[in-house]
Order: sequence, then structure tokens, then C-alpha cells
Amino acid sequence: MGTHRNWIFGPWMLLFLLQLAGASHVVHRSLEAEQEPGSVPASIVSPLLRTGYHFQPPRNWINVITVSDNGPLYYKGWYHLFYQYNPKGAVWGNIVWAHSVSRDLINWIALEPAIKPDIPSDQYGCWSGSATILPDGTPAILYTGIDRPNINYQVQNIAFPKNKSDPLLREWVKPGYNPVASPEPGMNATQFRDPTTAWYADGHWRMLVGGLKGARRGLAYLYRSRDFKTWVRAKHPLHSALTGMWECPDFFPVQVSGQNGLDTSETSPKYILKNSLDLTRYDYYTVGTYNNVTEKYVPDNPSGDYHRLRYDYGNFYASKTFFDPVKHRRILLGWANESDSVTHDKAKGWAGIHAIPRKIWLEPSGKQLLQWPIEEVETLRGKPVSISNKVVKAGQHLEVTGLGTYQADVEVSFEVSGLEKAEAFDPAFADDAEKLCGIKGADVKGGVGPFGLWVLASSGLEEKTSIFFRVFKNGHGKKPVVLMCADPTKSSLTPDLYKPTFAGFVDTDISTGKISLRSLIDRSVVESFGAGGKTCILSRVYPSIAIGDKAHLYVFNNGEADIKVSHLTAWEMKKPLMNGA
Ligand code: DQQ
Repeated sequence: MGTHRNWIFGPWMLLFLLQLAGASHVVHRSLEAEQEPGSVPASIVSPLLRTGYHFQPPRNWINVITVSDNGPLYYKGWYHLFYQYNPKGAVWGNIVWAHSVSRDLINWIALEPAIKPDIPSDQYGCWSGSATILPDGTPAILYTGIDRPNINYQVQNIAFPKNKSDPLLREWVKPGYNPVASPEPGMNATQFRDPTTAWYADGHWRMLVGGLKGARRGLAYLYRSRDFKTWVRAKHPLHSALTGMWECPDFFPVQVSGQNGLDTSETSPKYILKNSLDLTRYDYYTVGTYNNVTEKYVPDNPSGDYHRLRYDYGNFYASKTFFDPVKHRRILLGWANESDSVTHDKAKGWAGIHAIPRKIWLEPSGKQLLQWPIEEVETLRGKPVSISNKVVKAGQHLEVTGLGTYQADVEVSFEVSGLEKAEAFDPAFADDAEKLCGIKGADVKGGVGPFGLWVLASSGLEEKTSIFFRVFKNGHGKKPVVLMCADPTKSSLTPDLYKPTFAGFVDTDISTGKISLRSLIDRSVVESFGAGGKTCILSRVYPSIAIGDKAHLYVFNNGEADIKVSHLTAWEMKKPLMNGA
């Protein structure tokens, strides 16, 4: 395993080999709990690097989101968020379902953990799952239990509220008929987890459970039930692909037009299937069609099956969505791990945050989803600072002053002066935005771009995190290629940090000359939305100089073509109630 425990890249081949060797439970634990030596700089443990308005508990380790649906665990006026939590420390382990409640998905109050190991079928851990509101209004939680030591033998359990009249749903009971689904002969018992919210049609409930068949086939097992108690596995999975294990599957209908969401049991011509790929630790989705008679899901673009579309091209994993009946929208919540070291996390006493909840809907072309921070986050905005019609010439930058930028929301619209100077696109990178961004980072001069924001930057620019676009010409008759990147390679002088460049292509027509960027900056996280939410990138960064009031914000242009900031507005962000911290 590499110096940093944080998933991906270098170690992935090793993980794959370990998985082939049937040791994936070891892989899973080690990804989330590897130890490493090293000293801890003062800036790392500074409260100025602890996020202010992103969800986190007062201390310790958190991971996957576990929300509900339908009348979501929006219950009697409260949104309920359950999440994987280690009550004993800042590394993965001792996993319980922690529980927080909110009126607006932004201000949070922590309650006691809702589900803890206390029955034979979850005695070694209560892993991820989902909730469903039954027709009589009762919330039901389906979750993975670990029922044997060491080998992570996984079964699916159910829990109900002890007292339905308690709007805070503080206590949960587990019926004696648990578990409701166990691995059958021929199934991989250590790769069988994370039940979805159930959906109902024609007399049957359905739920999915993530799994792995053989060495490489990731799949979503389909289970059916008439009474929500006896679950029977369908002969065929809903879908599968040669990707490795599917964690945290999520399956839901989307409207073909408009921004409203649909309850999971509604039907639609279009559905989204998302899976979290354990091998890469990225969340991929496809848009497709679902037939509840044949129980088949068919992606619209089979060639893109689990290679093309991601919710987020950065540090964002094990996400879940839920339908919010209050505002008729579907909301996406994702987990962002740390990218400092385990030693750092232990010294800080905390690890893991959640992304700002995002509203998601199908883009009018039907090819991908659009995402946008929920409007409630705007209640945290302070006084705005604006810039209009400013040209940033080749090689120049412009500082945005008049606000504290270490906890800020920035919206900017750019205009490019022409595409003549754009570099030629090398088709070898057509499926590898990340590699292209690794080669052409923020400091590598270009034609049209790189242009964008330097955030959490020191006044001498020794430290800066760059979020930017770069435009390429793409052969006769083809749309220019737009690359969106987050480059944290200069984000900190602190050693032992994992600083990957993250990138995705933006499916937009830049020949209009216009493109927008929004960045939510919060001390050690930068969450960015390109072209109105077509491409999103979340990065964790840990500056050593550019912290607190020493953090600066700039617009930069390292291309040959001038760029105009047609409009920029930046707001300092207030701190909401955050679980008492
Ligand atoms: N971690 C959980 C699992 C899930 C994985 C255990 C995602 O349920 O599959 O904490 O990181």
C-alpha cells in the first residue's frame, strides 16, 4: 500500500490482485484504516483547517451516507441523516450508524447513534444501507450486518423505529426474523452489502444489494418481497459489469424534462443506476431504461457502462440520493475522505466530511445529470463582493478582495475572446481527462486557458489550489474540447499530503464564448461546479500558510488568449449549527 491510505491510482492494481486472491475484505479495511508513521505540523491540527459549513460530527471517523427516501427520512418536519461512524477514533472501525437531524439540510443537531451492533446478525458491525417509508408512513431501515469475526461475512438486516410518534426517531428496534437476506451458495459472502431504498410496483417491493461475482463482475443483486419481511433473490441481477465490486448501489427514476425529482417508486422513461467502484473508489452512473416486468435495466450508452459518467471527478465516494417531498427534488449526498495522512487524522481527532447536498436532475439532452448545491446553502452567504467586465490578459491574475475567502462561495462567468489560439486536442486523452490535467496543470501555459480561480492561495503564491478550464481544438467539424481541472499540487508546503490532480471533460459548446464556474471553499475543501453543474470536482487540501485570514482568492489566466470576467460574485460564508462542534 502507498504512503497514503487514500484509495486509488498507485495502489489500485495491488488492490485488484488482492481481490483476485479473495482478500477483498482485507483490502476494504486497509483502504480505510491503514497506519503510517510521521510527525504532525501545527497547521494540520489547526481549527482553521476544520471545515466550517460542510457536514461533520464533532470528532472521529465518518464515511458513507445513509439517507432515506419516499417521505425521506424527512419525517415529521425533520431531515434525518445517518452515516457510518467510528465512536472510538478517527480511523475506520467499530462502525455504527450515527444520526443527525436538520430542518434545512444545512444546520445539524447530533443525536445518539441510531443503529449499533446488538443482535447476532450485526454483532461485528452495522454497515451501510438505506431507508424506505412504508405506505402507512413507517420508516424501515435495511442495512448490512457483519455476523462473524474477521471474515466480514455480510447479511442484510432490517430495523424499525421503536416509537413512531417521536419525530427525532431516536430509538430503533430489530425484529427477531433478522437477517432478511444472507449469501447463498456460490455467492461471495464478503462482497454482499449496502441495500438500496426499496421501490414498489405491481404488488412487490424491490431492493438492490451490491456484490461481486468471480474476480471482476460487479453486480446489483435484485431482491423482491410482498411484505417487506420475506425477501427472495431474483434469478438475474438488475445489472452487472466487469468493474470489480459494486458498493452502495443507488437506483432511481428521473424526469425527462424539468428539475423536479421523483419518488423512488414512481415510474419514468429514464432511470439512473449508480455504483461505487471499490477498485477505484469513484462513483459512476449510467442513464438508462428499466422495465419492472422483465426486471431489466438497460443503459442508453452501453459503451459508456461504468467508464464515462461520474457524479464528481474528485474526492467523492459512496454517495446516496433521496427524494425530498418538501421541495420535490432529488438530493445527492456524498462522502469526502481526508487526503492527509492517518497520523494527521489521529492528531486532529477527526476524518471525513460530507459534500454540500446537491440537487440533481437530468440534463435536457438526456445524456447526463446536472448538479447544483441546494438553495439552502445560500442562507449562509454574507455580504457579496462583485466584479464585472474585467479583462484578465495572458499570464495575468486579478485578486478578489473585500471578504474572508477561506470560507466562501464564488460564482463566476467567463468569456473567452476567441478560440484561434486553442491548443490541438490529442485524441489519445479522449478517455483520460485526469491524465491530461496531470500533464497540463495550472502552471503549464496554454492557448485558451488554463484560466480559472486560485483559491486558498498565500499572498506570495507559494501555496494555491487551482480550479480551471482549458480549451482544445478538436478536428474539423467537431466541438472544441473543454477540460475542467482541480490542481492541488501547489496547495500546501506540508509534506505527506496526497495531492492528485482531478479532472473531467465538460460537455458544453464553448464556441458561444461563455462558461461558468462556482466554487464552495471551506478551509480544507474546495467543491467546484463547471458549466452550471455539468462537471463537478471536490478536492481536499491542507494549506500551511494560506489559512484563515491569510487565504487569498484570485482569477488567473495562463493562456495566450485574453479572458473576460463578465461577472463574479463572492460571498463569505457563515458557520451553521454543525452537530454542536
Ligand atoms: N464502507 C462501508 C460499507 C460500504 C463501504 C462500511 C464504502 O457498507 O460498502 O463502512 O466505503
